[in-house]
Amino acid sequence: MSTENQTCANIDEAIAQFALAGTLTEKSPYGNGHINDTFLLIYELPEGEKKQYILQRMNHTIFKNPVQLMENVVNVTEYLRKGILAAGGNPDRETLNVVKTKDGGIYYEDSAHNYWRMFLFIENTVCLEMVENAKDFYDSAAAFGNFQRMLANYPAQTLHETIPNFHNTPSRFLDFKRAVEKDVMGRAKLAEKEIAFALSREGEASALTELLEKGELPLRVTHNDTKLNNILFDADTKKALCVIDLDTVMPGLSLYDYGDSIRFGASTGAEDEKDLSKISLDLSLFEAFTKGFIEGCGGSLTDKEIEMLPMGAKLMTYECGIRFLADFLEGDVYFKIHREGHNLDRARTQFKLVADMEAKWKEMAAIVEKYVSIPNN
Ligand code: ADP
Ligand code: GN1
Ligand code: MG
Repeated sequence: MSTENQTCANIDEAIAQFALAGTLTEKSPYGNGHINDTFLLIYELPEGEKKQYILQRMNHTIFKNPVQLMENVVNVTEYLRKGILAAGGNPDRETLNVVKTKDGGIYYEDSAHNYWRMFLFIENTVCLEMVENAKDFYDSAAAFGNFQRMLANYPAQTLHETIPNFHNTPSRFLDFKRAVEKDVMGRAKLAEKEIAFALSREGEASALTELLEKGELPLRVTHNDTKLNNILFDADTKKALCVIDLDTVMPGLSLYDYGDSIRFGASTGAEDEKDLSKISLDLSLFEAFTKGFIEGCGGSLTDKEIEMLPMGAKLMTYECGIRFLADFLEGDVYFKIHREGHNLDRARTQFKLVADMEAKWKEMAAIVEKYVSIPNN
């Protein structure tokens, strides 16, 4: 049986574990995530209405302990649910909701040891792959900042670390160097310029982790994967509605969430754009996000965190670049690819963006400077 058939067979086995009303009329691959296998299920109810669900096969090569991961997701979403209710919001739309199996389980392990989970589909939303205007980006910033604020008192010690050292840039650098040294696919010759670029910036890799170790930056509960397509916007109000993809919610630095959003959303081109002349840092988007994030965090960011925002943006972009490049060198074993050289193309955009940030460093610092020591509101 081919892998694809096996996936299909397993998907039906997984679907059968859920007691969902109506008749299944559609099941199709969904979204543009690089990690999990995501499917949209559509059920038609007797009255003709439709009810949709997201079914995901978790990537258990990457997430080594899917059970712990789901414990995190359920605990965090239940915690958020209470906060959303207290604020008068709608928790069915403003946070993910795990659909339990017939046995009351929060996931299902199939006969081939794949792990599946289901979420309520959040209807009438849009998921953006590129920023369309500064207002949307500002809004996403406020939502990610608010997410961090809502989890500020979450008992961080109860969270499992779903991927150890996820944003530990020096550790990512060592992984990258090992990938270059091993060069298992013989691809290093195709990426000499990119490898040299990455190696020459080793000195900066520890800029944030050192401040954390010295106690100059606080450890918080963070999302850690704050790209724009991990947020759903309400299709009617166009407001950022729900932060999704909670697999990496773990203790981290606020700068990780800020930086990862900038690298994805404040770029003038797509993450996998082949024409590098289209890639640069849009300073007005940078400012919109900075303002939104600081406001969304509700005055909780320290002056040091704010001062380090440009470094957060640069290091998260650099780190993502070395991860893409290492994956290219290792044979594309981590990020899903859709064409040959996809991970190398992705690494190139990240490094182009890092170089542009270096060129615009003073402007970035000046923008951020405006927001230091603004009294908490
Ligand atoms: P990955 O970890 O692979 O990125 P995500 O959890 O981000 O997977 O899901 C992939 C995509 O599926 C998202 O970008 C979004 O478009 C869509 N999606 C995920 N969960 C929901 C949901 N509950 N409601 C609507 N769309 C969703
Ligand atoms: C992955 O899961 P997704 O597609 O939202 C990755 C992020 C990277 C991102 C790059 C668990 O995010 O760390 O920044 O791709 N997630 C994981 O696009 O590794
Ligand atoms: Mg995602």
